[in-house]
Amino acid sequence: MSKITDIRAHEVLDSRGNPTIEVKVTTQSGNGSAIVPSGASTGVHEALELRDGDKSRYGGKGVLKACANVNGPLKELLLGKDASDQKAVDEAMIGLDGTPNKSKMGANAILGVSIACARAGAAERGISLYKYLNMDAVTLPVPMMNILNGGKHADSGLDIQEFMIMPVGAPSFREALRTGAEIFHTLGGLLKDAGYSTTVGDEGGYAPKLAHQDMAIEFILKAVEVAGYKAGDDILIAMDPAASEFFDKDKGKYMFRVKGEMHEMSSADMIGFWNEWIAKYPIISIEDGLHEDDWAAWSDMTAQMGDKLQIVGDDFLVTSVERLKKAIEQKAANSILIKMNQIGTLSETIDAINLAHESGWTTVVSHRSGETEDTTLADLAVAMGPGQIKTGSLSRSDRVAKYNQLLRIEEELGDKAVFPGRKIFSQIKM
Ligand code: 2PG
Ligand code: MG
Repeated sequence: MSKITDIRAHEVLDSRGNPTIEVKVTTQSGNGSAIVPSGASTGVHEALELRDGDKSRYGGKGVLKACANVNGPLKELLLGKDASDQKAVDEAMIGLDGTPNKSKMGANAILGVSIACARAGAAERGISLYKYLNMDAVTLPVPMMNILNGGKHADSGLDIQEFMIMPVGAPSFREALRTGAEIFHTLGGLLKDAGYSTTVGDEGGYAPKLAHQDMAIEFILKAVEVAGYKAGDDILIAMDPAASEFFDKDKGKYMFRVKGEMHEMSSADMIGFWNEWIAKYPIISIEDGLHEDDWAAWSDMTAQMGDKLQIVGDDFLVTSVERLKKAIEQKAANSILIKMNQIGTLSETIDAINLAHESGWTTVVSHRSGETEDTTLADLAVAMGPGQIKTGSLSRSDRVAKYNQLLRIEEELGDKAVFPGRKIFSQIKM
């Protein structure tokens, strides 16, 4: 038992240069800090990220109100409490906030305190965070590496937000990372040779202005081959179209470009398109292939493709146990993306992961497009395994920081470390 003696929050910047909140929790025997990330293609059902709205500072994006909530009511609530009783800490904050989406205190304020408490608990025991969360954890996550960026994360003009590679054939996390980095650099060379820009988007992947979306996959498949790997074998493709972003609510249609031409597509057309793509390319995972409230279509897509494909709910499920339960009942996906700041506490995040695993679903622990040097995500991915991690491309410190932490964890685990590779998809026919 280590009593909380102080809690302090202040503004720092994220990878897009926007303010975010950093929280430090001090206990009688140590301390822990956390920085909260921030999304761009956020789901409407996410917990509320409290921003000041005062246009005279950071265009309204300041988080001084969230900091004041930590330094005032949340600190008052938790002083003297045990930082390592995660459930009690999180439940107390949820109770004080009292709203369904944490809009009074702000999910950013609450999450900062929640993670900083866990870090303080780990520091007190002198162990790594992943071990503190699960003493038996030995499994490294399989990474989804976003090497080509579109949608809201880049000016590439591609409707699909993320084109990712998964090095499932690698024998260890370290080798998976090497594979990914080699393909990333090869892709850069191919794009350059073909006259495209090699500047990168928000998640460190290239953002070339390609004439159509098939070209994105074709460039990636070429890079896999030139780098000396085999697509479908060493490497599988994962995608996050983030379809809520191109769904036009007034028209009730998806505004989506096929071969460079804009089409107004129904949910059935969209499912048809994904069916064609999975037949054509070695795609193993599609996240948010449909918009966040298209429940019936999610069930149709899962019925048609769920045995061949990981169907991941992100904006659709927002790390919410409530939405996840409904999706399990309705067989509306077979995998959930896990983002701590969509729900706002570590305990609720862990509940969502456990429920998914108990139901035979896979989980993908994920960063946000606005990130920082905080590496909690990497520890969470190992603690809650077997799983997958989505933490961007092989460039930019905000992305690579998580990969580097996974390398450290793998080294600390030594011979005990397990890298599941394609076993992660044992439920899926390939
Ligand atoms: C997503 C995320 C992370 P954002 O849609 O999965 O890649 O993007 O943080 O902008 O919501
Ligand atoms: Mg997503």
